Amino acid sequence: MSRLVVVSNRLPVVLEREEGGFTVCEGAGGLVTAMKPLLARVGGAWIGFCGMCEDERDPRWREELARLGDGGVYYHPVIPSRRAYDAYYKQFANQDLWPRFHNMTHKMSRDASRHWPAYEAMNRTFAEQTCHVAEPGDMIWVQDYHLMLLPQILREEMPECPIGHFLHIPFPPADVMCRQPQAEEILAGVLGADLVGFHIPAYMENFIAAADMIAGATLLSRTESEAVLELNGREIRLGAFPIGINPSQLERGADPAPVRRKLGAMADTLILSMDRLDYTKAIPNRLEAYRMFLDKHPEYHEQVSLVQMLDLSRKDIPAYGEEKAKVENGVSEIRDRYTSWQAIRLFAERWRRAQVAALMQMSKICIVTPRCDGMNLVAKEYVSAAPRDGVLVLSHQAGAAWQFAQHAVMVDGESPQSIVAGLRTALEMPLPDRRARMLELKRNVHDQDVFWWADQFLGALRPAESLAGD
Ligand code: GDG
Repeated sequence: MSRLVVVSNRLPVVLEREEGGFTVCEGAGGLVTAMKPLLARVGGAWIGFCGMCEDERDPRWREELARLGDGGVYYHPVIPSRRAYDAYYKQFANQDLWPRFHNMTHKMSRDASRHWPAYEAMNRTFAEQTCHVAEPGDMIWVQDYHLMLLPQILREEMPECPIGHFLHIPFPPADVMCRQPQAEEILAGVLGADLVGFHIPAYMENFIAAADMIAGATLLSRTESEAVLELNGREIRLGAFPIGINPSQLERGADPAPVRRKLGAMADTLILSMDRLDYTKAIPNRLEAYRMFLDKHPEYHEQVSLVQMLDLSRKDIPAYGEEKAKVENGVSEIRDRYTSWQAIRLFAERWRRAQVAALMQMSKICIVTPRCDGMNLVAKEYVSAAPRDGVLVLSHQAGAAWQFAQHAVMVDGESPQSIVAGLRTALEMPLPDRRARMLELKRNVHDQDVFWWADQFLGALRPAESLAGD
């Protein structure tokens, strides 16, 4: 029986040094939320960065990680130098690839492209570590845009292992990809996999066009959500695999009391907005829409309150600092304008999962309106936790729209006017309609959860064999 070896930029835990030892924090972001319950169920190994670098090395690390990786999961840290890691992660991955793949090239740092050699080198470092851990026949599942060169390197080093790559963010249109100076190398890297996964068919479509134009791959066959390419006599399968969540985490009855204490006095109808801080999530736009909504609809004053949860990330990248300031200004503006009740509260801190669940269960509406987003797990988490009459307002630009468009209230994430209209539709929707839509959404989140997602992907990677622990 083969083992699963997951390789991602980060492990799901971050070790931070403090006097006399370490603190262990849970890693942030969608990939960790999705992969953690999966590996806990099937077992295997997880390779990634754990937050500390060579220069900060301490012999107790490995013990600490071994202790954390219990339950049949082995955590294997990649230990780079701080300089190399920053050039690869902070510069090339997050200030070149991330904005470009989200079609927001104006957010790119001009300087980031010169850190390509660091990106290449770090992919080699991850490959070396993977070769230490993986055994012939293991399934290697490489995650995301940080490690797009890894499949090809591993193909050369470990040809006997099935290799999958999953992209958690959108793949950009071919004309955007063509302007990426290292497009050829990146495509060749990903095409080293046996199976390449995307959240939705539109990203797969973009990849097929780019693989044809830039790498000269030939399309052999395709359906809506699957395709086969050929390059240098080898077949590469592509597929749309919309990621899911672990619904059991959020739908258990959670104690609302601590959350009520944190929130203080709020209006009866709670509207939730929750994001990792990122310009792709268009949070200032959404705040503007909420302000416009209150300006336009005085009948809702003292009836609704918005809670904005913010998970701070990539703190030392300038564009993220600017985005945080914009969010804070947007919140202050609403707070200063409407003083007769708590129209809005901002929490720029990470709550425990049980508290997030309680907050979601209390919220009648959740607005998820990114301008570009691979999937968006918050939309799925809300559906899973939401009251039966809850309403999801979702932008077309989230990958989740592919599954939810029929039953969420759909808006244009770029347009505050459209969000205002969506908010009103949600608030005025008759109860039977709200219930019917939410029921369908909940069904989808249940049927296509994170285990379903992994089964689909891994089943396609090696159809004949099931995973240990299944
Ligand atoms: C990437 C893609 C894709 C958020 N705020 C708080 C908090 N969160 C948690 C959510 C969720 C996760 O962070 C965010 O996941 P998303 O999917 O929304 O976004 P990314 O981090 O950008 O993830 C994305 C995903 O990968 C998976 O493929 O869906 O499109 O960009 O789990 O719950 N958690 C807590 N407090 C917060 O304030 N505790």
